[in-house]
Amino acid sequence: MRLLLVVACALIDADARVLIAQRPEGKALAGLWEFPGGKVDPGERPEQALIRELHEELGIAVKEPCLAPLTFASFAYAEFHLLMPLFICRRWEGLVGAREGQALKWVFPKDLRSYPMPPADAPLIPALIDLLGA
Ligand code: 9L3
Ligand code: MG
Repeated sequence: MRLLLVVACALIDADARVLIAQRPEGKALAGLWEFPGGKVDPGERPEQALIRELHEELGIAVKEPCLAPLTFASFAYAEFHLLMPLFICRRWEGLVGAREGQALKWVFPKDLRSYPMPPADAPLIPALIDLLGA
């Protein structure tokens, strides 16, 4: 089966909340809440891809040393197998804004379960609760 490498990020604010974004209409899994990120392009390193995606989607500038790997998701869709490292980031430049019209929410890790997520994202929640407490 084809392997698809996607990178995602838990941006963490000063109150230990995590940013989630709602996938817009017209995209796969529309309406579900995800950790921002996207596909790694050919020739790109995962960290570079994530920095590019965070800039495109949220308008922020992240420096590579501010990205730390936390855990990863592995999920078999019918068409491809998704492998998705989740990074955490507590420092960035610029204000987080929805550059692609997506809804954004800052959520305490214990409240993430209230938001329907893609099947790859939901299993990542316990690692964030371990990291941040509630
Ligand atoms: N995906 C799942 N969870 C995420 C992200 C960023 C992406 N946190 C899945 C949705 C798509 C695939 O990865 O099936 C590619 O994502 P996109 O390029 O459509 O955003
Ligand atoms: Mg994306």
